[in-house]
Amino acid sequence: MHTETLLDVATIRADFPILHQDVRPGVPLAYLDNAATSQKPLAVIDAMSDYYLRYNANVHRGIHKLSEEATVAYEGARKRIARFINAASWREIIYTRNTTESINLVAWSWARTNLKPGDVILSTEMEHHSNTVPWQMLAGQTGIEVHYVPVTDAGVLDMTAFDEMLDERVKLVTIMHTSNVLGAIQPVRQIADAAHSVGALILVDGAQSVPHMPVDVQALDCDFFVFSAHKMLGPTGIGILYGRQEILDAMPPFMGGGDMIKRVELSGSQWNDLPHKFEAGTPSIAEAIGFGAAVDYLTKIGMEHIHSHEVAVTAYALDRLAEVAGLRVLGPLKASERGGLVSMVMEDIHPHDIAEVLNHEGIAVRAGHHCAMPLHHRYNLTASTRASFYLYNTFEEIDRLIEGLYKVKEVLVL
Ligand code: 7TS
Repeated sequence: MHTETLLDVATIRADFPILHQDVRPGVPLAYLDNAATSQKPLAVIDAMSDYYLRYNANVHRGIHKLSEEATVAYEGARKRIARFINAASWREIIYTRNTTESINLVAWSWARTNLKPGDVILSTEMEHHSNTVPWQMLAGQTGIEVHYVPVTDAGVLDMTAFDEMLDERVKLVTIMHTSNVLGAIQPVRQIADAAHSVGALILVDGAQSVPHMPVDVQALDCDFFVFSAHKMLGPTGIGILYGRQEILDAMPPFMGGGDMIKRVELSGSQWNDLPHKFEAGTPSIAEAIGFGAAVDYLTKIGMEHIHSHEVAVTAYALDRLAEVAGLRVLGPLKASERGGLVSMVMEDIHPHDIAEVLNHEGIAVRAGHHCAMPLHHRYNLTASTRASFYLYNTFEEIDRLIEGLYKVKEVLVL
């Protein structure tokens, strides 16, 4: 049973030379580790090497030709990223290193300025460590409390518990859009409305949603939204903090240095306008340009089409995984309710052993806690094996995954 998809996957795959390799002679690579990081199309690699080959220069400082060209490309990428998530202004798009740094920026700058001991940050049990640890660090140093909304046995956020835990003490709700383990997609707009009704702000970790489906930060009504380029065909070393302009305007800088100031006297300094106030020092210029090219590539294909393709591939994977006796899939069982990834556990077999046998078959998956240890502990697990999909994955690769899992049983089950 092979399902139709809206994408011309063969043409897309031609843009990703890395996919066309054998892991060992005669065994082609099936790259199913996209939640960790995606591959990069030639358009992104070319945009970055074009910068280094033709107009490498620092931004915002030279008035020479190369610097002007670099500044236009760097700032142009920001404008296209703003449009990609429908931000009201490019000034609301702050370049950071990654999702992790974006969250730390909010914890250091916004939370330390606006919260006081006894205030509550409402997070969840399913978060990636990058949306747990910065808040724990803040709590340890300030007397601010962090509370965690539980997940249900069915692998979704417990919305009844969320409603009960949300009260006037809560000043920030911080939640992932799509879970990197369960695949569950949270009802962000509903959560944002609830947060705002008690006067709290909402931060959404979109690291696993923006790469895979259309996202409109204004329609979601979120106050902060964070993501990384490397999971959406772009390079490592660059991510985004989106924030509502009036909130970012009122926040103090995160780091001090060049570019983030308008004027410096020995007696004190005046901060630069948004977004530069939060971008101290020479930024990741080639990376921003590569990110812009990634957004162009995704836009051209269409996020709706990419999402439909992943729903079809995930539905097929869920169907076929159900055939494998002794295998349990974590998270919601309907492909339409989840992102394009599937985490699984097999009776009596360690996830690392599964990944190793699959690797021998050319299939790249991730085994471990996926930076979500509390979530695994919630289900009495220490680890799981995760296959995660993207626009270039095929139904044949799912077939190979299933055959690989049968091989796992053959090799590892006595
Ligand atoms: N939030 C979510 C939901 C993630 O999946 C990840 C990375 C991050 C935040 C952190 O992103 P970074 O770019 O700052 O590192 N997730 C994974 C993963 O699931 N496997 O490897 C990285």
